[in-house]
Amino acid sequence: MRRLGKLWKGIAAGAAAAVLLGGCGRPADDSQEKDKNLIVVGFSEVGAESDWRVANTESMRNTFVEENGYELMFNDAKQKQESQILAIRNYILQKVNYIVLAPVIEEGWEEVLQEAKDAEIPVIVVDRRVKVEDDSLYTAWVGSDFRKEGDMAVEWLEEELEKQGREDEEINILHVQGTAGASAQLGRTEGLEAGLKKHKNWNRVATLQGEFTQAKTYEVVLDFLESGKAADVIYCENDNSAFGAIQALEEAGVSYGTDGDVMVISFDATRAGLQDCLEGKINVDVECNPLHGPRVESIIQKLEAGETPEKEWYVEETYFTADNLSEEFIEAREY
Ligand code: GYE
Repeated sequence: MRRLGKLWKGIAAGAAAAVLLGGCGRPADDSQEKDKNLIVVGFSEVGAESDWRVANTESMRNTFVEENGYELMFNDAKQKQESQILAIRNYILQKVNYIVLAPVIEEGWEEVLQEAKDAEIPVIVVDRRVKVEDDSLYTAWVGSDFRKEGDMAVEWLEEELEKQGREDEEINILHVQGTAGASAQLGRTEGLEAGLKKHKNWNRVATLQGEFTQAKTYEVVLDFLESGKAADVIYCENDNSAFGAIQALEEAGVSYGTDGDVMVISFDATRAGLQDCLEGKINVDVECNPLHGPRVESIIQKLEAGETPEKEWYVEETYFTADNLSEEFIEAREY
């Protein structure tokens, strides 16, 4: 495996050239070599579609720095799986020490992960998951339990409707899905669908594709509202989607949030999401923690020490409403 930092590679090349020229290459200075013994990590990131994603990228960039002994190669796939596959192939060619993959969707990874395995490069999957028959194609995964997040949102809605004495009323739910086929979409959708199955008086009035972005959600929700349709609840699968829904509700003149007609459910609990929650614009925000840099690093450190990391690592999460939030809490939050 390659263990040469940029500077050291330069020195090595210089020494080789000196030998070729018949000169006398300076013998390697051990301490210098050790200093520059960087672990090379190739990270393929989904994109920059949301506040969550930006925080995730930052966490990775801040962790895999030279002071910590790393060289980070970074690729933003702009939500395209083909770009991720290209990036991984490039990392394999470059003989990085570790590949870290935040996969945009779950399916379609077998071939390229097999290539990484053949090249003996460990792959650590982060955030969303990959669906492969042979789980030896990746070394470890760390991320959230998206189904559990969906269940938390549903539990909150059950309790809220009971509090309002509406548990037997017909409840119309507008479902705004995230990127189709992404674990965060699949799990959160499953949670809602289990709730719909359990409560015969809950109806899904429509499923719209919000793609986890504010712009797309704004567009599809505004269309929905302008066609004269209504809902009691909007189930948005991330904060940026909730921001788009709120923008559309505002524009259509529909009241929402804790004091309005439409309850807004969201996921991520980023600072901007929690601020909306504190202000009563979002009724509930289920937490999804993006600070995976240190977690991925601890997996790499285990591997470096010859240990076997846990195959799957779920991050503990909770949910927030205006009742358990404060300005100080939101300000102190890292993302
Ligand atoms: O909820 C969303 C982002 O995969 C958990 O992706 C992540 C999701 C997150 O775009 O904001």
